[in-house]
Amino acid sequence: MGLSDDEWNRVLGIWAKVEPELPVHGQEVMIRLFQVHPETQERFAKFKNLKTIDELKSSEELKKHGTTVLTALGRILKLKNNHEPELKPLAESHATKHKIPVKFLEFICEIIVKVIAEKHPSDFGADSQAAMRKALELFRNDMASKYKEFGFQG
Ligand code: 6CQ
Repeated sequence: MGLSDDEWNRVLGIWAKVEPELPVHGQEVMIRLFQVHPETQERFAKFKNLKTIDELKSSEELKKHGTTVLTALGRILKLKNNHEPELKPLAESHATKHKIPVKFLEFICEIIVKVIAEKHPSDFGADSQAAMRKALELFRNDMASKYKEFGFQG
């Protein structure tokens, strides 16, 4: 099911607060993802050898990747579900090149919600969190169906 205008306003409203500090949010998302789901770290040739939190925190490359992932996600959210042209190349690379299971997409989406909630406690209440979860679910579902088109069961 799609999102109402109010729900999209909530999603894009909080995103406008995330955007000025995208690298900080992105770095936190990646470190948390690797800590909570270590199998995800193995997928990044550049980062799999970083063992400690200090090593992860001091990697400029990791910060750049964090910015990349959230920039791409922000672009998709702003399209409010008319995201097919933006999503297709992403689904293709993650299906055929990086081979990232849908389960890992679920992991990162949940962590994104948690990191935003921690960093913006007064601007990201229950209704906004629910709206964001819904938007991320649409994104994931469409990624999953595109995965199948590219022959990856995910
Ligand atoms: C991704 C994910 C994170 C950080 C950066 C990218 C957390 O070094 C390289 O070349 C990296 C190749 C690459 C890999 C291994 C890559 C490229 N991703 C992964 C792995 Fe993705 N990614 C995810 C998104 C879900 C919200 C979005 C928007 C996105 C964007 N990616 C993973 C991964 C492994 C556990 C997950 C869960 C994941 C999710 N990712 C890459 C992008 C973009 C824009 C790019 C570069 C272009 C491309 O398509 O290759």
